[in-house]
Amino acid sequence: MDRGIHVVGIAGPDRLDGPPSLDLDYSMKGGRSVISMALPMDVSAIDAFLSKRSPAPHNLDQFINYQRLFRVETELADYLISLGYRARALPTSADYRRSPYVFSLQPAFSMRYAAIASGIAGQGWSGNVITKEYGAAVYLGAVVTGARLTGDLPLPADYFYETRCKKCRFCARSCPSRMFSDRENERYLLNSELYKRGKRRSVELCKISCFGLHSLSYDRKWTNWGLHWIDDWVEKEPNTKKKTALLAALLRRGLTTGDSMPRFDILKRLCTGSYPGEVKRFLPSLDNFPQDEAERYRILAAFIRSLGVQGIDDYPIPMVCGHCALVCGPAPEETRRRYQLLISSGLVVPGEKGQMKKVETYEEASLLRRRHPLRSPFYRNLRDTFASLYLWHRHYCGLGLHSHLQAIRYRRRMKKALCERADHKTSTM
Ligand code: B12
Repeated sequence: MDRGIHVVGIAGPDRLDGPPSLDLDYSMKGGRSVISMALPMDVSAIDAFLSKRSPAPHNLDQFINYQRLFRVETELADYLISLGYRARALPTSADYRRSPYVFSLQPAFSMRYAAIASGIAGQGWSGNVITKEYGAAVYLGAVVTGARLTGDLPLPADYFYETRCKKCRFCARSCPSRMFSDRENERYLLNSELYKRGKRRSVELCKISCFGLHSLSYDRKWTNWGLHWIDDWVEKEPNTKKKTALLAALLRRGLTTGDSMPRFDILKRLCTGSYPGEVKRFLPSLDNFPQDEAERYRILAAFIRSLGVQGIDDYPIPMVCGHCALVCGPAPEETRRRYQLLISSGLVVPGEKGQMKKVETYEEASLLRRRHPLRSPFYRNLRDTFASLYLWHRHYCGLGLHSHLQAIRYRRRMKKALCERADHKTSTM
């Protein structure tokens, strides 16, 4: 709290019975407890992002806060080590388990389950976790330790569903690809309780809009800040039952943009390590961020280059979506306000010299796209495809037998819990 993080909680050894990605041993042998923390996203940066004024402040905000979290985590881990315990600062993202399918994105450790288990947040409809203080618009961090700590009280399993999500669902409507249903739900098992969230139609859809590969909403009235559209999806929603077709769309689009590798590499470098020096020495604060858009891009591009990532100088905006978390504020009226901003502010598409231009209608957006098509040269795409495949396979390809056995056991337990719940429901009817 001295370091400016006001949402902090602890989950002790008795509160860590859940999906495989809550297994502390995977991240640190002998892990017994976890300390979770959340930092709020800046609301003025969210407003600029959702209203299509600029994506730059929210990107700057993410850069600053992922670094801030990692530094505070490291400081806390060092403190625990100085007391004689084992401890480790956990990467805030891009730290996935090895799998034969390298894009499965199963995290080494799930910050969301940890946040719920340590009482700082509750399950939200979108899959994001919601804090009482800031809604779902937060960055999460965690430290694992060998110390046996006393846990904080968690919120009841359906706390936010009952108090907010049941009547809201703006998160579902703010996802360009409608990754999760706004009606049907699904459940998962954590500490012997079943938690409810919106049924995911396919996580591939989320990857497609969060990586900016399809940015247009199905009603064609708004977009996120991504550069691309999947042409087949403009006229007709994809069939989410056809998993291989979705995967093919993801790969076909993702591997032909010419910049997939550097865009992901930024997140990886930002979330898995500390950049040397004080954050304020290499990034301006939001208050000191210039108003001029070109100047903002220059600052972000210079920072990205200094991370060792080349190739996205023209549009140094790696975070182009995340709407489902961004719209979810600390109170229903605030969520409604943000959702209205998103759906009433039109579309952004690359215009002259690839610069993002805001327009009011789908027709104007299509015209601009036809006039200024984004063409990435063949040799650039080829290089990017190989670089991407190399990066993903080098870091995330493998068998991960133990994780998969854990997942099978977990699925069995979950099935049983769901059956018991159904039996209980019919016997009480
Ligand atoms: C992978 C990932 C993504 C992926 C996939 C998202 C997804 N829906 O799973 C992509 C890139 C698409 C993504 C998008 C987003 N993300 Co993200 N992402 C993560 C990451 C690394 C892991 C998320 C996770 O826990 N997913 C997968 C599993 C564990 O969850 P699950 O599906 O419920 O698991 C089920 C099964 O898979 C199985 N299972 C569980 N574990 C395992 C393990 C194995 C081996 C197997 C086989 C099965 C299995 O059991 C579960 C129940 O059935 C975390 C960082 C972290 N390390 O926690 C950030 C994180 C969750 N993301 C975050 C955010 C903010 C976002 C975005 C809003 C974009 C953004 N950055 O602005 C969107 C939101 C999308 C959404 N509605 O969920 C925040 C969450 C903030 C919050 N309030 O909850 C996090 C915590 C980053 C952070 N440090 O702040 N994300």
